[in-house]
Amino acid sequence: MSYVDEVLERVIRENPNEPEFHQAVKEVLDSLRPVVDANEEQFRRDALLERLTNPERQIKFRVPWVDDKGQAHVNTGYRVQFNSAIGPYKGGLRLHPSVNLGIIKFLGFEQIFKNSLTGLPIGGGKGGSDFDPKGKSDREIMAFCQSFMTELCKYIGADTDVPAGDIGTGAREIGYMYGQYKRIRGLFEGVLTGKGLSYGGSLARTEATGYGVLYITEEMLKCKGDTLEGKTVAVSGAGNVAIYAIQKATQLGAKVVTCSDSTGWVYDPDGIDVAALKEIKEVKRQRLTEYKTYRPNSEYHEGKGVWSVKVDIALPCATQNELCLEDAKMLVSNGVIAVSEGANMPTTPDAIEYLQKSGVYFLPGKAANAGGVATSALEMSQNSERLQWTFEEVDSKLKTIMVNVFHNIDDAAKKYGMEGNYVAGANIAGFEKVVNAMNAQGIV
Ligand code: NDP
Ligand code: 2IT
Repeated sequence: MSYVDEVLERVIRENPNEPEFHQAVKEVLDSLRPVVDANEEQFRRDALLERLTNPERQIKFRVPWVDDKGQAHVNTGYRVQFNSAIGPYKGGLRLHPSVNLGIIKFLGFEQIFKNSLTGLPIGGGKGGSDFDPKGKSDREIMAFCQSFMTELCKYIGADTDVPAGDIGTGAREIGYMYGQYKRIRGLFEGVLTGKGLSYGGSLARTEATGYGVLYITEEMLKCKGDTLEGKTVAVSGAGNVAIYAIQKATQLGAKVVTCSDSTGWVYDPDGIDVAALKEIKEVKRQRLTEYKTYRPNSEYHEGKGVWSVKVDIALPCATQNELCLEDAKMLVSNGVIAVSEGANMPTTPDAIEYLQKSGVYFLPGKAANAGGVATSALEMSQNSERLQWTFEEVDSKLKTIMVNVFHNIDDAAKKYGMEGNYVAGANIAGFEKVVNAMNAQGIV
C-alpha cells in the first residue's frame, strides 16, 4: 500500500466520527501523491505525514456561563494547535451549535496550508465552541466570551497562538475576549486579530476575506484573458465574508444577484444592495426576510437555492459542504465559468470533480479566502511595531498577496503536470514551505 493510503487509513481509524476532518485530509493527501511518491523513503522514515496529520496539541475545556434569567449553561470550548513549523498558530474561533472536535480539526488542518500560501510566517490552528450566539443578548454574549477566554488565555499569546474571528465570532465577540485576556494576563498585546480600530485592529481586516476572494478571482480571469466586468455572480451566506465579497464584486463591475442565510435566500435581479444587507446583518442582526422591505423588486425563498440561478461566477461564502453535486450540475448547465470558495471547504469532493471535469475554473478556499488570515498577519505586524497603517496600504498589500497566491498555485499545478488544477496547486504549494520547515527543525 502507498504511504499516502496507509496514512489516510490510519487517520480514519484513529479519528472516528470526524467526517469533515477525514474529507480535508483526504483532499490534501490525494493532491500530494506526486510529491510524496518522489520522496517516499525520507517521508516514511521521518513519519512526516503522521506528524502533519496529528495536531501538535488539542485543548478542550468547559465553558460555564449564566443567561439573563439566571440559568447556568455549559458549552464546550476547543483550541487545536495544529502546526507551528512556520510561525505561531493562527486561525479563527467558530461559535456555532454544530462545532465539535472534528470540525475544528478540519479547519485547523486546512489553515496550515492556507497560512503557508499567504507567504507570511504563521502556523495553523483553529478553535471555537458549540455555543450559539443567535438570539443572545449582549450581556449573555459577554458572559460567554469572558468565560471562554478565562480558560483559553492560558494557552495563547502574541508569539504562541493568535486566534481571530470565524462563523459567529465578529468584532463584538473579539472585543469581549480581548478585554478578558488583558484583564487576566495583564498584557496589551496582539493576541487576537480582528480587533476594533480603537484598540489595535487593522484597517481593511473586516473587508479582507471577501475582497481577497475577488482579487484572486480577478487575477485568475485576467490570466484567461477575461475580467469580472459585466459578470453575473451568485453568493451564498450573508455574513462577514459574503458581505464584502458582494461589495468588491460590485465595485469591480459585476452584478451579484443572490445571498443567503441559514433559513433562506434572496434573489435580487437588480444586484444586491450592500448598504441594506449591512444594515440588516451587521447593525440589526436580523433575518434575510427583512431584505424585501428595502428592495421590493427582490424575491425571498425559504431553504437552499442560490446555485439554481443562472450566473457566470459562484462564490460559496457560508459554510462547509454547502455546494453539492446537484448544485454543481445546475451551475454547469447554466453556463458557470468560475467557482471561488470564500468559505472553508464549501464544495463537496464530487462537486469539485464535476466542476473541474466540466472545465469550470475552481479556486479552493485555502487559496481564495486566504486574504482574511493574511490581513490578520498584517494586523500582527502593526501591533508588533505599534503603528497603524492606512486602509490603502493594507488593501494594496492584500491585493499583492492574493495575486501572488494565484501565481504560486498556478505554477505548482504546472510544475506537477496538472495545469489549471488549482486544488492540487494550492495543496502542493502550501505543503512545500511547511515540509521544508519541518525537515529543517528535526523530528518534533
Ligand atoms: P459569519 O458568521 O459572519 O456568516 C456566516 C454566514 O453563513 C451567515 O449568513 C450564516 O447564516 C451562514 N451559515 C453559517 N452556517 C450555516 C449553515 N450550517 N447552514 C447555512 N448557512 C450557514 O461567518 P463568516 O462570514 O466569517 O464565515 C463564512 C465562511 O467563511 C466560513 O466557512 C468561515 O470558516 C470562512 N472564512 C471566514 C474568514 C473570516 O475572516 N471571517 C476567513 C476565511 C474563511 P446564519 O446567520 O443564518 O447562521
Ligand atoms: O478561516 C480563516 O482563515 C479565518 N477564519 C481567519 C483566521 C484569522 O486568523 O484571521
